[in-house]
Amino acid sequence: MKRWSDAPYQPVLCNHRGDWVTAAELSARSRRVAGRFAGAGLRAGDRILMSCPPSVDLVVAHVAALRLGLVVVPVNTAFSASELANVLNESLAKLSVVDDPARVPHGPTVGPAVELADYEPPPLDTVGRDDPAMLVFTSGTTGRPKGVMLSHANLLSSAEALRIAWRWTPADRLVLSLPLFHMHGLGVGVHGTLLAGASAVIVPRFSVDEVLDAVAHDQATLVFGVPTMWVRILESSRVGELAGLRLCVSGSAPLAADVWQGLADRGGQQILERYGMTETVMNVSNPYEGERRPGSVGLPLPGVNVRLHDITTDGVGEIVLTGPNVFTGYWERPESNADAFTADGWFRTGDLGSFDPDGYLRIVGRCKDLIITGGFNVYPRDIEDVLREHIGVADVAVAGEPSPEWGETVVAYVVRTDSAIDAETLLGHAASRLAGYQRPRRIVFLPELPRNAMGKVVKNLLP
Ligand code: MLC
Ligand code: AMP
Repeated sequence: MKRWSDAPYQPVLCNHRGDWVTAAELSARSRRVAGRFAGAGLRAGDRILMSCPPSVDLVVAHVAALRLGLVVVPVNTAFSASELANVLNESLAKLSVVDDPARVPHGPTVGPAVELADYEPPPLDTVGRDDPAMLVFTSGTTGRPKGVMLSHANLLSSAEALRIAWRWTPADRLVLSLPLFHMHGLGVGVHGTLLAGASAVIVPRFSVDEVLDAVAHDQATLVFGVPTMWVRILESSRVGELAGLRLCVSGSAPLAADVWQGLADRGGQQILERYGMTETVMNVSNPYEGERRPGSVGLPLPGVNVRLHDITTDGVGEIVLTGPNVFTGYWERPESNADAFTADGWFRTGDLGSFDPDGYLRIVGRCKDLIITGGFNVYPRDIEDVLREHIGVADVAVAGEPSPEWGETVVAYVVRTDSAIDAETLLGHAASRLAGYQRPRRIVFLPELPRNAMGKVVKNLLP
């Protein structure tokens, strides 16, 4: 905030049409929107749901909410009405900022430009470091979603660690084509840009051409993406246009070593891979100076402590963490909080890792039941529950299958009640209830599922 008044004419945000917003304008616009939220009856501590495609207006609304002390509840724009209803019911959000009011099952809505009556806001920027800033829900198509509570201190410490580690300065310009409802787009892209006093060009929907056009047109220095985006850029004849960037970062899912090498050879960029999580924002990163090691996520970020828990003989253990970035607990879920931390207070990531002799961390697997496809999380249980609703499904297990483009894709293994039930019928059923990224890409019929003595499906025995 201080940096905005230090350099009021510095451009901060721009949409893909090239309309720049300066620091002074961001300050004034977010103040006006904060006033509108206050006029609508929202007070510090109230939750506000936000689910819109990336835009400058959305960032202004996000900043306005944080300045007023509201708790932002970001929601995937691909969520169905029932998923949105789950999040609304859990968070008790007082207002939803959405692209399409028809998506919201109940409660007041407003568009990202927040077209409400103007109102004089109370004093802004008065929240404390430990006050909640965001409540981010994970999972939840069918079960009760778990809300991750992040304080202002969590978000600030992570953005500051990235500013230091990646040498982020006011001279940097980021091309930001990530969705603004996850930590990658928001916690890294938006918060990092604002904390560094830098600038960002917002591309509403990722495409290789839109990103590379923005890089060229706006003299960008930074591009951040999930591995699927890097794979698509590598496949493009324009990959060489990366060469002039100061830094390219990959995260949210593993970047394959051959993709890393291809981008180094043909794009002239040694991609910097880092590791983060909703519960902890950013944890570990390859160094800016020094070796960026393909297949490794690097070294702990400033302030973050990492160790392995329950190490097996081959040196693999669950990655556990402490640091100012680690969240304060799940929203109204004491039972989940107990499982989420070790007895001595380290956060259990559910990721399996090993350390190279010189301290570089490798993520070698997961002990949580999770598929990551194109950087989006899919919880197999959610998809199994939806398929199980179909009368033709006697038993079902959902797992990830390796994919060069998506990292993993969703596959459903089904025991059917009737051999006349075909894959198309079940895919149609899934499509009517699930977001695009959650839908199984393939159905495999089996006579029975492999189960252990406890009756639990042994997923690594699925074909
Ligand atoms: C879209 N589809 C996906 C998908 N995204 N399927 C599987 N996985 C995904 N991630 C579906 C569409 O619904 C569509 O289905 C079909 O794939 C083709 O769509 P597309 O046009 O090719 O996809 P596109 O819209 O280009 O999306 C690809 C993408 C997007 C990579 C741009 O997935 C994306 O923005 N991913 C970023 C996710 C992210 O920000 N994660 C950060 C999490 S934070 P149909 O059936 O309609 O044809 C986190 C912490 C950390 O993890 O460390 O950062
Ligand atoms: P989310 O809950 O959406 O924040 O997703 C966090 C998960 O993404 C982590 O627990 C990891 O499993 C995964 N992840 C993030 N970054 C990486 C990475 N660089 N390599 C492998 N997995 C990653």
